[in-house]
Amino acid sequence: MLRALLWDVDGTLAETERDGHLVAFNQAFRAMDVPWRWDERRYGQLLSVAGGRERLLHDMDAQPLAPETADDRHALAESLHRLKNERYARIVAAGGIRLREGVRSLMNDCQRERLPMGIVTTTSRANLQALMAAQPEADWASRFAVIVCGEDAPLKKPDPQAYIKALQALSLAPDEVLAIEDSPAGVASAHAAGVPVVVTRSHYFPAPPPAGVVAHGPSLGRGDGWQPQPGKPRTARIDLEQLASWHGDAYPKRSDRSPTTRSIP
Ligand code: XBP
Ligand code: MG
Repeated sequence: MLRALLWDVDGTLAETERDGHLVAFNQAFRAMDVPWRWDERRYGQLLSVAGGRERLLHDMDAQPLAPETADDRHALAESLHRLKNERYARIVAAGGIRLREGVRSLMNDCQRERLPMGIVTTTSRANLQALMAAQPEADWASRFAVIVCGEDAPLKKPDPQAYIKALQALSLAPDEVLAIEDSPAGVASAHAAGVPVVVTRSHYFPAPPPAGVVAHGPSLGRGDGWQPQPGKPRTARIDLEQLASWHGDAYPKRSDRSPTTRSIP
């Protein structure tokens, strides 16, 4: 039985990578006179590394003009990351990032049905707070029973740490929850914790997801293009009833087995 919905942030709640983080990284490079920039293609490659600071350090391995010593690289990555997050907050506060279609409606479904929700992200807490503060609802943060950010789970996705922490906080077994993710690293993280996943493909992750996901499609705001097909033909969006049905199909019986030892079908 579905007892909680766990939301990824970047790429799932909103196209924050394309419209926020990438723009803010380049603003930080410029402001600190760093002699390189990231274009869309390069950033897409770098998204295989979770964590903005980790991404900066990884990229410096390929930048001929990066500082020579490890200490200097770490110091530069730290400063750039701090400035990037400040710039990101400004972009979000200025209304530069909208929630993806279908996200708010599905959250409203959960509230109406009293299904707890959680946030499980590798992004920094400040970035999540900026995104929440930009929502019209005054109490956005209080909608979530648990929030796990990058600072809470230093072993970032694809490591399962963030999902394991969320499950512990909710006192739920992995197959009692459903994660909504967009990236292969996010799917791997959830699966490694035993958590089933629904994938909404995003700007940077448009390809079909790895095997074993409960369902995948282009957007929660559309009923077409999903695998498996929604139960209600021509449904306008993916609602909570549909998610619960997919979850129930993938996990029909719960009582006669140990959820922690079950592998993802
Ligand atoms: C996405 C990430 C983050 C963001 C940038 O996390 O990997 O690193 O790109 O945020 P998710 P930070 O999809 O799990 O939300 O700079 O704060 O790391
Ligand atoms: Mg994501």
